[in-house]
Amino acid sequence: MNSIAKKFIQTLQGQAGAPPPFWLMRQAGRYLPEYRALRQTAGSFLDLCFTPDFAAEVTLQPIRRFDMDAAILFSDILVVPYALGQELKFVEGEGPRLGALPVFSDVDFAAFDQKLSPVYATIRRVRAELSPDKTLIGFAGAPWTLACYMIQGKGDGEFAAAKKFALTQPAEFKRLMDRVTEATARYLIEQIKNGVDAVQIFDSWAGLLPEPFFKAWVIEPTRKIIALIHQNYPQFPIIGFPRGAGSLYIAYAEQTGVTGLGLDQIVSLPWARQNFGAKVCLQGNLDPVVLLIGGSVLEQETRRILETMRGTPFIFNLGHGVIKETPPEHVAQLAQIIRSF
Ligand code: 1CP
Repeated sequence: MNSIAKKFIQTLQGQAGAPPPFWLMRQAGRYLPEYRALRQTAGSFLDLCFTPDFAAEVTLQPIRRFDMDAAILFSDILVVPYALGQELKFVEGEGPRLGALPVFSDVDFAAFDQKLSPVYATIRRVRAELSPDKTLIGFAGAPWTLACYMIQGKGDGEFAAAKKFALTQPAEFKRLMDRVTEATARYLIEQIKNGVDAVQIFDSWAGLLPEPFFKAWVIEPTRKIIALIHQNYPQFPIIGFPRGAGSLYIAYAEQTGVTGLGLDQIVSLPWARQNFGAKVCLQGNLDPVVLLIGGSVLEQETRRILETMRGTPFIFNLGHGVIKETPPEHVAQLAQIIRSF
């Protein structure tokens, strides 16, 4: 990390300011024509992720257009299962497909690091090109969300088979979760070594779990990962995003050790501000559909969020990723509304 003050990091560490810093989940991606063009050149989605020149370029594309306060590393959460030895491909128009669950003994970290080395090269390249006042966010999937894909082999939004595996084969499930937890901590620490300024842990399917399982499979592994990172890098800023956690956002904020908390669009901001806004920096939570619509709805909703969070440390974001049909002009409109606040 360098010494030039980054508004984004200061906010995460508890300093309120206006206007708030902003970035968007999935800010690099298919809604941008320059992304679609580069994706064509790169070939497969995994080739794009694992070619540092391309991945660095895609990471920087939204910053050039919209001047966000933070860039997020371009990669995917599923590169971790891949580096653990599970087959992975992205089928055009359908999404990710993983092979059979590998039988883990201990993690072969030499092979793991080797497979992920292009990601670390991408980070070094982006950090060299990105202006020092901008934050580079690294990321990983949380163990529960990764386990969902690893067990089922693809996404279906429900993950009943993953839940069934967890509840009927508890010893195997624990072994899987322990390996993924260890690997994820290792992966994030390597990202930090290579130059990211903050990391976000995506638990996209946290909201599928009843309370006892949420505590065991969302809070506990996340707490372990954060403790391991903080052993090496005390106070390093970490944003957690347990999408759909509802009232369990409170326990997550109190027990995991996160610096910042990503809120999905269903969460009430006054409620979040009152219940855990003093403990962690809040981030969120414009409905991605509102960004897709644009116009006066976008203006009203953005202002509502900015007004509600005035005077408290806050990072403006969406409640989930940019929808691929979103016109880039709507992102420009959003950036303008935030900056003029
Ligand atoms: O064809 C294409 O171009 C691939 C589309 C795509 C993109 C642009 C995928 C496949 N992944 C990504 C990039 C990506 N994925 C980023 C890059 C940085 C950015 O935000 O700009 C990040 C952070 C992710 C994280 C990710 N991948 C999550 C967590 C966040 C979320 O959206 O909930 C999840 C669940 C995935 C899995 C995944 N990868 C890709 C798809 C289509 C999916 C979802 C699969 C499903 O459940 O249906």
